Amino acid sequence: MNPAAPNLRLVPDAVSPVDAATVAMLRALERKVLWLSSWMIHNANHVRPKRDGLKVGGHQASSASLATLMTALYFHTLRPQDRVAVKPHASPVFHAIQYLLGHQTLAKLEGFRALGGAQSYPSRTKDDDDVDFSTGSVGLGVAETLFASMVRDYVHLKGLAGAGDTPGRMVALVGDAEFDEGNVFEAMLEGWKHDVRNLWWVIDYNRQSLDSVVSDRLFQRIIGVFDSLGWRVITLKYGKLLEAAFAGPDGERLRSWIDECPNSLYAALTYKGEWRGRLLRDLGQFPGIRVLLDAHDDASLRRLMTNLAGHDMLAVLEAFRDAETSDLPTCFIAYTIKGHGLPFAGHKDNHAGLMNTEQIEALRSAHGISAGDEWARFAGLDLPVPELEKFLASVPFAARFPRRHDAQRIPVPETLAVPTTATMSTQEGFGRVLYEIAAGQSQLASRIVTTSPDVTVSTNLGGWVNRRGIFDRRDIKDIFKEEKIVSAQLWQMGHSGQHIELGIAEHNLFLMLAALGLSADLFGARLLPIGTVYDPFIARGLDALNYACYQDARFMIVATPSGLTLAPEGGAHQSILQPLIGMGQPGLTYFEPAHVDELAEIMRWSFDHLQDAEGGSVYLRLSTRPLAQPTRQFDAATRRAVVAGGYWLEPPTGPCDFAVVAMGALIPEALTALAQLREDLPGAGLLAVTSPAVLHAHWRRDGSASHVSQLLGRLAPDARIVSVLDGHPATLSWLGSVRGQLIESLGVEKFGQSGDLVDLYRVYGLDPDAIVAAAARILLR
Ligand SMILES: Cc1ncc(C[n+]2csc(CCOP(=O)(O)OP(=O)(O)O)c2C)c(N)n1
Ligand SMILES: [Mg+2]
Repeated sequence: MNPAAPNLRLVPDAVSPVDAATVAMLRALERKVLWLSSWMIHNANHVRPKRDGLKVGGHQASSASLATLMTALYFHTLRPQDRVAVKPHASPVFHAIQYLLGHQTLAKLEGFRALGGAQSYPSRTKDDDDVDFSTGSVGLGVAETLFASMVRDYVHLKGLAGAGDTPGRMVALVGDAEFDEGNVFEAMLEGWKHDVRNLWWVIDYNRQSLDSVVSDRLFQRIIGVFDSLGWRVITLKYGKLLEAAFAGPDGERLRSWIDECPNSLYAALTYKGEWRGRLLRDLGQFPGIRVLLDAHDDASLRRLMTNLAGHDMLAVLEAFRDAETSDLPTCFIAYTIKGHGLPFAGHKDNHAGLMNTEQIEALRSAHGISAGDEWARFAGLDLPVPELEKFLASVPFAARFPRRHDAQRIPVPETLAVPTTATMSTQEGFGRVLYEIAAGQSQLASRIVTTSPDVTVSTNLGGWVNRRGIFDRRDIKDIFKEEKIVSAQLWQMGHSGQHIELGIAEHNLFLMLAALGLSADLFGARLLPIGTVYDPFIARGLDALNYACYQDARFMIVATPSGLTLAPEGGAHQSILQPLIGMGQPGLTYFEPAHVDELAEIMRWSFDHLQDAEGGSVYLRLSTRPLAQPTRQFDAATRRAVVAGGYWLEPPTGPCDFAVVAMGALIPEALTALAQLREDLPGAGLLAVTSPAVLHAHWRRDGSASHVSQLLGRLAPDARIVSVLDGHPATLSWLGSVRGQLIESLGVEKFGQSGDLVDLYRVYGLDPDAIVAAAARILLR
């Protein structure tokens, strides 16, 4: 680690003791949180009328497991500038906490998991109680906090968040089984490379997942990974009661017994609550243990034997407090019991466990709550209400609500300059557009941030990076430049850089784009993130891409090269179904232009779209195939048509009964075919589609008034169409339904292989002959 790496947080040198009154208050709130989350789930299953018979499982035991840790964090440790990802099944705990803080309504709790109610899994977009990161697909929320931490540094070190910016800590509340997801480790490696700081992962180590009990040996391995990647590991194993017992006569015998107890046996004994017989049998020969057993009735023995640190408020508070003194990334391994405080605590099948009516009634009385008072904020707590109110009003985390920022909009010029040559690929055009932007001093230039998983140069970002540099928390010189070795790439690294270089893992790319794309909301600094990737490898990070869109993060993903057009690279690199991803992914608008002037207009539109309240992210599928660039007046109407999804490149004439529809790299084949077809069909036209996704969306919305309907309205009602693209033919085949015209759709449906483009287009039926043959077939139908 470079010692010059800036410390972003003023960490205190000394820590103060946690006072007893605070602990008592937090214990009371913890009970309340446990009750409210349990009741919320029970209400959703048994009280609220249900019409579909579907049970709401999967939350109760998982929530109980984290109640102590989350109470300590939200009511004591967190600050408003901190940002948190809560493990999916702890959603009820989060909503209950916000309810107690006055930031969540009763109606939403009553409607938990129902339409319009609090969401099953915390959602930034659907919940209105200030969720920072959505979760649901395990492993993603955890890793997201790591990338958010890097983005927070990016924003802070550049001074983009304005005066008074206090950088917060990124925190994840993590289920232990989330470490089965490889993406967590991919993220950790990336975090190590970038010297990530001020990141806390609080692991709910209940040693249970959905189906089974997790092996302790596995976690020893996982701790090794944390250690070797420079994390601080803080283990919260035993609570204060157990620690006191261990300090007594023969106490160490008890400690070793629990230490050696297999997870599944400990869980089973917890569930049964029968400790005495077992302890007598195994440790009864030690007088100290017999004294201990005599001093406890069954209930207090149960409390003692399940007093793991993750359920011990004081132990948790002290651990968080002590950890404040360093900015190292920190992992807390908090031993917990899944379902703690509930009748199915510890049972291996408790993941979907629900309490029956008698059980919830028993829990209600145990919590001192009268029937009818289930939702009352303070019912059953033995602290005076004014004291509780006063405490809640002083909770640091709740000092701001909502904690989201309203970042300034970055002006986008009316056109983006792009010097073209006679032939050029869209990939090269993309590089040129950015290179031009990089030369200026515009606000736009200062807010663009690029990132790429080891394909910076091969996706044409090199020019931009040469001009704008690579971001790093440390200033690192380009050794090749220092040594005067000629290289086309300048890899100057430091705070001023605007490119974040990632390792190859595409999952990380999308999680990084998600974090960059949430920066306006999370950190008050609007960024315009652009990620580049080879098109086929979108599939490699697809869940993370979906996750980024689900959170409404705003970014541009530029995927290139794409399709069969990679020709000699072969089938392993050729993308086929990606256009369908572009069509189907909510929150993402897909474009595949053919010409560089179209691309520049789409990019200009995109920079606005990324910032519009009702906007979203953009996927550009680009190609390395050099195409002849049209010399044309790119008038306002064509510009509008390009971002609306398509235009007549060769308009039909007369009462035209045939057209070719083509996209992207296949425009030249379509033009050649059209020239042949016009010998017999002089009025035939060529429709260039720049975005099947935009055309389709507007058609679904506006029907016959939509752009595509107007475009196809230039053809005769019974006209025939042949469509062609370098991707799955279903991308365009729906066009036949717009006006009920017959269509034959050409595209790629089989894996590719190495070859010259001409040969491949012939073999896969995309060449001019194939288009003409398809036209002949459909005209005869
Ligand atoms: C990617 C993904 N795969 C599967 C699931 C289904 N699932 C939800 S929770 C869970 C087990 C989680 O165990 P853990 O993280 O230990 O949390 P706990 O239930 O113990 O609180 C599984 C498999 C999911 N949500 N996401
Ligand atoms: Mg677990």
